Amino acid sequence: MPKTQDHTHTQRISLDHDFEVLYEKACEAGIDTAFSRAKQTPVPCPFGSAGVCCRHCLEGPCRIGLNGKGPQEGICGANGDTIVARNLLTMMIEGAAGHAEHGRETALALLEASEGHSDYQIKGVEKLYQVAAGLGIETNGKAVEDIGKQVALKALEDFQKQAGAMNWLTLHAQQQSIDKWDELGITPVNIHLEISKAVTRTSMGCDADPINLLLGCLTMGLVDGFGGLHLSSDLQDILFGVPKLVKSNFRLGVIKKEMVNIAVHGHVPLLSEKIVEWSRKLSEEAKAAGAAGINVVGICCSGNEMLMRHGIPAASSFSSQELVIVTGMLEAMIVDVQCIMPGIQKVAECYHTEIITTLPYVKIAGSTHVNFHTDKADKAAQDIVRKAIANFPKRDHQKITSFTGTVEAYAGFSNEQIIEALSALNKEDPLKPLLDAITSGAIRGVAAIVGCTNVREFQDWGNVTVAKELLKNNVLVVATGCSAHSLAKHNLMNMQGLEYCGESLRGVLKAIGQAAGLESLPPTLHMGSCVDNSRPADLLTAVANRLGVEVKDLPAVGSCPETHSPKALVIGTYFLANGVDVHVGVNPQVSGSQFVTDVLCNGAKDDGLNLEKLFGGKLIYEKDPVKAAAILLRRIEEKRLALGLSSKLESAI
Ligand code: NFS
Ligand code: SF4
Repeated sequence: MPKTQDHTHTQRISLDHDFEVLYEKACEAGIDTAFSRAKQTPVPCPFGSAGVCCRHCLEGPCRIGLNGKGPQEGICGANGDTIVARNLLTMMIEGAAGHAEHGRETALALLEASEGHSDYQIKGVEKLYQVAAGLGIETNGKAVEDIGKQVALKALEDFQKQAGAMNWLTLHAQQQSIDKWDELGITPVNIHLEISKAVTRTSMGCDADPINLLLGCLTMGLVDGFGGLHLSSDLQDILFGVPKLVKSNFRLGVIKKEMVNIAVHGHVPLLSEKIVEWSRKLSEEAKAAGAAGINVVGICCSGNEMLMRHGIPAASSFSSQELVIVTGMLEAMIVDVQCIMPGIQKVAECYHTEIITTLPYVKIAGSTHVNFHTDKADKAAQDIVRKAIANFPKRDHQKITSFTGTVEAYAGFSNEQIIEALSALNKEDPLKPLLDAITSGAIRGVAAIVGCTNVREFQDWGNVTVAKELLKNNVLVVATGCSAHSLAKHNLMNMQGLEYCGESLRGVLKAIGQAAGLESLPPTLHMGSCVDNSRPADLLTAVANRLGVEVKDLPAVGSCPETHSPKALVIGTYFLANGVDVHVGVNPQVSGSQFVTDVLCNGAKDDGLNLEKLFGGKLIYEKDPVKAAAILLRRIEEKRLALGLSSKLESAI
């Protein structure tokens, strides 16, 4: 492939050169990957891109003519606004359902662990007490397992109660927000009920009011935020422990030629936890097979989970997952659920790599399936690790491409870890140093860079560029998901990256870091997987409560520069429901309706009803990461001004 340095990067696929090497290798060997498939279909369907294609019944598919030309209604009479809003809600449902399943599986795992018929035990006892107290569960004189069971039952109640608000919503949301959601009638009652209701309302002949459908999107955002993100993070912290500061490595050099390499890929960390455990226990067997040991590497969010709690190095984010196999050194890729490209199997067939699926509802034709359940987790993990060991001698040494470069990164920034670091500066009032930095303007605001990498985007470019622009302007940046991979790979999670920070931000990071025994805090803080977007949300809530304001008032923004997943859209909607501005760098597929676009993206001063008027934040769609950062910086200064904090906009008034 010819290389160009042009801004649009039309010929290149990644800011990470190692993946470009592997992409060329794959192309030369005639191995298709998502990157080559994307180039074979260069232009996405214009109707789908605008959100005007409806497939909700067999009278269709119908599509609305673009730019007012052609039919403006489907056969049933649904207009473009309804179709676009309905399609958006459909994406929200898909995203929320994935996170809800993640939460439900974790809740069941906690229940089984508490009842003693599983291979897991409760490791995060302190977190258990904290969550139990928040839920109003009496803990005095009770055994840990008893409390664990009560918490698990409260979580499962969020999938079945028929009245009131979800337990996890009342546990985490600010009262002012709950009042607003109640008033608008969007407060979710239970996760399954809301998902099922939303599927019903999107079906043919049901909800045909675009405003009502968009409010339905907000409900899905709340289902996702509380029933998916918060519930999963809380229960995972209870089962596996709260993440603490760890140092690890990113980039393809983490795959070791002399080791049995196992990649864990997907989202729910139940199995990956056991793979990590058994890889350590079975290292002698790997040595007997001629390897130096067993090396587990992470892909996507299972990778993030293992990084946060065990310091497992990360090999790849979403878009380059197939290329990891092209190193020729991966003995097995273990997948659970979500963001797993079916394409991995065909690539694996060109090498000795074994793809192992583990859930009964996520299989890939041609791959190995090892059924996983919490009561047989140890057995499943042992089987899987032994399969990987058995594959080691099958490597084709002609096909190996190894890399030596790795990039060091700090991770493990749970709120508990952040508070612990801050308490080295102020033991009585740990949040105060952070609040002081925000109110004084040393930190202008907080940004969460979240979401994916997307095969149609130049990998890492958007994530890294938005981050650098914000850092330069003294915004505290936290990251989750595949965005965190992008930032880590480009030195934004180690001390080298401090050079990208504005002076006052750097001063704050150093002061906190040094008090906590480090050279500095890293320029951006890795807060975990996508469900761990609950963590930045909790951080904002804590800051807002302490300042006596609402989350919507804070100089805080979210940015999703390279997203591909409906899950990222629904996470963004959760933040929008809390009044936080959310940037997406990828077309959210709503341009076919001016009405829907206006509701989502217009400002509070504009005519008509819109999100900013109702909640305090809006959706910002901007492809150019430099421009996007400028918009976010302005929004931060606007919110500072409204809060009465020093603002760069003051002079303009
Ligand atoms: Ni989030 Fe994580 Fe990555 Fe995007 Fe997929 S792995 S849950 S959806 S692609 S960040
Ligand atoms: Fe067409 Fe209406 Fe059916 Fe959609 S629901 S496919 S617009 S007839």
